[in-house]
Amino acid sequence: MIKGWRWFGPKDPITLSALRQIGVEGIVTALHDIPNGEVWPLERILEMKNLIESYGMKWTVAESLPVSEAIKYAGPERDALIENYKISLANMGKAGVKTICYNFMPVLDWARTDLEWPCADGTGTLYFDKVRFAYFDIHVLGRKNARNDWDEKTLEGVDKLAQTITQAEIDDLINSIIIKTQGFVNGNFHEGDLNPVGMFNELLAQYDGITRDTLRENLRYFLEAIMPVCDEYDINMCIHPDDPPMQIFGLPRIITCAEDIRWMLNAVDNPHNGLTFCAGSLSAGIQNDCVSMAKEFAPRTHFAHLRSCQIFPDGNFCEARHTEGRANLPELIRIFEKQNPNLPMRPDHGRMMLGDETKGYNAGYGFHGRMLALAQVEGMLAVVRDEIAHGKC
Ligand code: DNO
Repeated sequence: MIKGWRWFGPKDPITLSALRQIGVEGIVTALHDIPNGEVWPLERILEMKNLIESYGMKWTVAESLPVSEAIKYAGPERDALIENYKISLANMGKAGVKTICYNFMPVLDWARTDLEWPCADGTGTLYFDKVRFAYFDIHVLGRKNARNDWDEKTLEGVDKLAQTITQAEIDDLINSIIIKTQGFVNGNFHEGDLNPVGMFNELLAQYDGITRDTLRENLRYFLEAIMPVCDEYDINMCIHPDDPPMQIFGLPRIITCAEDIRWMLNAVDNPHNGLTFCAGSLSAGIQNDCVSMAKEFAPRTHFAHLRSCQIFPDGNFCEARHTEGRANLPELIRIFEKQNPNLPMRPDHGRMMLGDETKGYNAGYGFHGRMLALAQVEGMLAVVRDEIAHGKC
């Protein structure tokens, strides 16, 4: 596997020379300043690629080339947006950056309620609290019939919370769910948006009546349209699983489990239509056994996100240390390294620790926590490589 790191471009306070020093080989980045739906020009792509190469590394993966909402809900501008997407893909192909990560999650990319949940060892981690998430759904968004989507126990918790929650806690939830997690991933929301809840509800309304089946068909339509460009330039598309892998806000989510991934790969059965194996997103779903999924999907996995979640009995989950949790990273690395030693990967997210919390890093993307994760993953990879070299696995 190629040791990667998500870097947010020249404005990222973490420099390329620092990344080279800590053993990074492949940079995972995007042209973050280009708004969703607009073409990535060849010159801009080459400029980024040359910059990364001047530091002795490679631009291994574009994460993400975002798919506009209107492609997902099949708005009238869908075909024009797909044409732009195809031009961007062709430009990436011409520049030789051929692994493209994207997702097909409506409205919201990833979702967490807490960005610095305190762990016993003094670090902070990303956390998903069902009750507070349901509170946001029912009371902050005020989504019609939202209560029907939550179980009794969660609703009891919501009613209890409603009696004590403060405005500051509500603002914090809005900030975590809509702004801080979305602002830097080329999503629909940005720091400074004046009415994020209103914007959120407007976007939700676009999905009225869109079922899982419709969304699946819209994904198939998109993939069929772009595959000829991928074939021509040998581009590997890799869809990111839904994070967390469950239905939220009444929105369909279609990449949540083995059956969904199987559907997606078969719907457009082309090797260029592949998967980002995000062990973190998948391990946040109790239905998912990451090891058996890795065995099944390794041949169509073009990129891996290495992290691991721990699910609590109440259904809440947090991001575990990379050596712990449900994902079993050593075994996943064994499977993927054997399948394809050139598979790009990145240790995903990291604990907030050792002063990172004061630096204004993007949520989940501090320096020290990710450096520790990279070292942990690098150690696992070294053991696996030794096993392979000596025929021990
Ligand atoms: C969060 C990330 C996601 C991911 C996109 C890929 O940390 O894993 O935002 O980049 O879903 O399209």
